[in-house]
Amino acid sequence: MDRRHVAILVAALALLFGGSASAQNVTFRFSGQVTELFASPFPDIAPGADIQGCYTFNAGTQDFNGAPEVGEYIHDAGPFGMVVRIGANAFQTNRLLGGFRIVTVNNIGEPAMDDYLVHSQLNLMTRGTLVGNMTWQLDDTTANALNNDALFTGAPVLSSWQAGNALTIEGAGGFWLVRGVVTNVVRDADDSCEPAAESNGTQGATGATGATGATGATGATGATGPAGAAGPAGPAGPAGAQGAAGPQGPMGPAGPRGETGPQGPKGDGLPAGALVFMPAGSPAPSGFTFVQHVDVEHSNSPRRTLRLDVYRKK
Ligand SMILES: [Ca+2]
Ligand SMILES: [Ca+2]
Repeated sequence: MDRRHVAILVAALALLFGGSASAQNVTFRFSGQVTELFASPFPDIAPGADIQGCYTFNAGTQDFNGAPEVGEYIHDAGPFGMVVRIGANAFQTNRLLGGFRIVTVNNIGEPAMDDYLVHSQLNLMTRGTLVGNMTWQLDDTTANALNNDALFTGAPVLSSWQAGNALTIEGAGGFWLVRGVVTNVVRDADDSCEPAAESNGTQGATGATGATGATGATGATGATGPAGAAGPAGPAGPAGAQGAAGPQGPMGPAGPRGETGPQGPKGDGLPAGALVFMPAGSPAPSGFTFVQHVDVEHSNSPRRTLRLDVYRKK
């Protein structure tokens, strides 16, 4: 039985038996150690291994045994039964089938004994292995542990059962056996012995992969990275505006001699060195150089003087 089926079982039991009867449910929780094995099919169980367990019964269950010194309290299907855990293994009552019972014996035998028996006879498989009976039996050869055949609701006082204390798990048909001793037992605060989900049958195949989840929120912006390498040169830009006029350059070399010009106007016919007289104050004639002023007497009565400027031809 896998986890899902166990969950369905628990839910079904809660619906069926969640009524007023649950108020009388009593759970004892116990621990102990494995003491011996016989042909055990569980390689991880060895003497000394820890045992953890619990069982639930109903304090209002009727005594099915008419003998006054024997009580037999048989439980129907429901939350009643036993769970024993040893390492990774869980042994437990099949709570759908019922049949879980507790037996009390008071002052029976010669010499008289008291006995207390918790018996789960219909159990689930453990790791694919059929489990027969699970029992926890206490014996008291002083016959002082019990005073009657009633189903008591206080946890058993282990020191009162000095003659026997055996928790036994048997394979179907008795082909194997795991036995231990209970060293501590208390009443569970919640009076609840939860079914074990582990170790019941072989493990199923791995389920299919679930759907991909939704995309998560965007993370925070990271730090600025280092500057990259310089890129290639871009294309040439458009021509700029014309600049201002530069300063005047130096004078160039003399040009070639020019052609002979046309014949000039007729000259004055005077040779170089010839002297000419001009009335004083006249403009200097072209091509002549001033020499001196000359005063000339040109009338006696009245006496008059004519001033002349003398020029020499160059
Ligand atoms: Ca009885
Ligand atoms: Ca007794």
